[in-house]
Amino acid sequence: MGKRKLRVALLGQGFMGRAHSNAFCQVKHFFDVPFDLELRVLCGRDRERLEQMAATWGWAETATDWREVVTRPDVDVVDIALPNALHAEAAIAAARAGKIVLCEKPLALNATQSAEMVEAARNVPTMVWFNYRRVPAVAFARRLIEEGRLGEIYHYRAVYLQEWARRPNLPDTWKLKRAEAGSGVVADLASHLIDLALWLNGPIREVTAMTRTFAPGRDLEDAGLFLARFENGSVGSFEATRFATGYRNRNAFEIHGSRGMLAFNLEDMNRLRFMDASEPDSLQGPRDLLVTGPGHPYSENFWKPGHIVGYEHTFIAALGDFLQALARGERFRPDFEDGHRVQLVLDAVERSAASGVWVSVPPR
Ligand code: SOE
Repeated sequence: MGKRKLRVALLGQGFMGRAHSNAFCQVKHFFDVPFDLELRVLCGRDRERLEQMAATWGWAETATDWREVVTRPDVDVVDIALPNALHAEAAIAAARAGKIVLCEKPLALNATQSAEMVEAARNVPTMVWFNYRRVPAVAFARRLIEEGRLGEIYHYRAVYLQEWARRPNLPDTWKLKRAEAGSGVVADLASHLIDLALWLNGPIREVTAMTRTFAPGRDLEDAGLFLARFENGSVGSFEATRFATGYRNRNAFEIHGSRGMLAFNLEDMNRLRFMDASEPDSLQGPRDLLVTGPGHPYSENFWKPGHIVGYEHTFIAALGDFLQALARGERFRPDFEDGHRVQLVLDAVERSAASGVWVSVPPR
């Protein structure tokens, strides 16, 4: 029997549009998926670049009005990689039209919107592209925590450090406009930190935050920092900035528990540092694990042990896992519900930064 066809519409022609296009092209080479993906239509605002991009990645058609695309009868999957301010409207329209909906992070501009998105998509499969859950070393960290190898968690420390927004003469980008992005580095990068923290260390109960805009005239924050209390009793510190001179894309966390510690840094993404505190004192110290197999997450999907993977594999693995869950009729994580939980924390961070006090995070 032939595979079921899934006809995909991608909304967005930027950096994420390319990362997603690559994942749609590559997923069948690395994951056993019972679907035949048809790259039906690519939708974007810049007509000339759109044609070029469609030709590069093999999209059958192009369109410039996402409103027409999301309800098309010849589309099964709507993938949203538009500016943040359009996520909710596009996702709700697609879900109401019965489409499978994939959406870039952050899911929405705020938790009111993301709650509406969860509600609208109650009966359709969803996914949020929090791709860093699919870094093999990060998935392995989660496995070690689930096995209890860290024991009781004391500290969760996370930073996401970029530097590009401090540069003069930046190209025009929606990411630096509040009207399109909603907020700055908090929405863009702290959202990744929060998703990983919730996944690895459980719910956050309350936060206290501050933000800072360094660039004159910019209407959104360049840096956002906050402290957090987790439900499991551990304490967290988070820092997201686009002014970390010297760091291009350092998304890193360190977790300290009664039985061990873990440390990860995306700029060296094939490695995970792990210390086992049950070893004799004289032998204790972080081991530098090359998480490329044998026995590591995704090592059966990608290359042989020691043959490293890159940024693009995180999107391929997210899509591969999503399609396999879809085929089995199972819930995929992170879905819109998970995206909404991140949004609840982001809202609390924003409110705390404005008020200067601790703000609790509602459970849902
Ligand atoms: C911003 O520079 C950005 O592209 C984010 O939007 C992505 O989510 C992050 O993964 C890499 O950096």
